Amino acid sequence: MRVLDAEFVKDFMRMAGDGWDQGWHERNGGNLSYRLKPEEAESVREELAPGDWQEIGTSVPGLSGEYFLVTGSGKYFRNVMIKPEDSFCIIELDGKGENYRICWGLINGGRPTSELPSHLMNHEVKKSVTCGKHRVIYHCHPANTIALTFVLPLTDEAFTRELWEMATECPVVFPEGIGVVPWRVPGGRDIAVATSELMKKYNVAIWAHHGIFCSGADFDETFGLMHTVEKSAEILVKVLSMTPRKLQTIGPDDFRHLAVDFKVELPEQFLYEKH
Ligand code: 2HA
Ligand code: ZN
Repeated sequence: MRVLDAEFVKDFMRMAGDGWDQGWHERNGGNLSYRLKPEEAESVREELAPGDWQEIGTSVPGLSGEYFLVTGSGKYFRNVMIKPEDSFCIIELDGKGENYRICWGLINGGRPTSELPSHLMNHEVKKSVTCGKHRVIYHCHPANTIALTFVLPLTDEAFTRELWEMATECPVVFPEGIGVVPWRVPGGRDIAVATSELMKKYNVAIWAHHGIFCSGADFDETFGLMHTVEKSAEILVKVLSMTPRKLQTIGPDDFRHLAVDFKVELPEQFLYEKH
């Protein structure tokens, strides 16, 4: 099968287009990666032409031999649908999880996303803690969530609780909460280690003054999670723009009742009393 005819590639492109439509990908902002199922890699094998091995910049032995779809460094989400062969690639990892090679795409040159270490370290953690279920890692720059990183304390507790309160569906969509990484230089191993540490517990990590990383089993679930977090952040921005003080909200006991009815576990860490 041709790469561009494969269902998982079409879904990857549609998600990139949806992210662009949301306004989360100014210029070359953001990046997306997908860990292929063995049968998916097999289905497009005729078109794979491996290049030279290159260093990843970190070590992900838990992903040795895996194939990934990844957006390209410096490439624009705007162009993923229009110029797919120029905008993303399929890479293969070596037996040690230390090197990758491009097998398809980026026909005009270039490398996988500058955030490849973060993507792969998140994939390694998620593959392990979800027993292989999670396959998508998504990074974007949604304005409302970023705005909140200037006014909320940069703690998991503050972001989880404030976003849970803004929409009843939130504690059901991300019951495990949200992690926060303080401002760091992007692109390197440092921020990758901090993010993947949070991904052991959470499916969402906010990068202060930068954006969000999300993880999920498939494209719909991962995009939906990002969309839910950012929608909730938008409501909080609106509320805070009207008044510093809410007149009423969803309280700790309300969340405890919701947890019972919706059969989710909401960690008590996030159900603190406010003063
Ligand atoms: O430009 O978003 O974090 C890609 C990025 C880097
Ligand atoms: Zn970014």
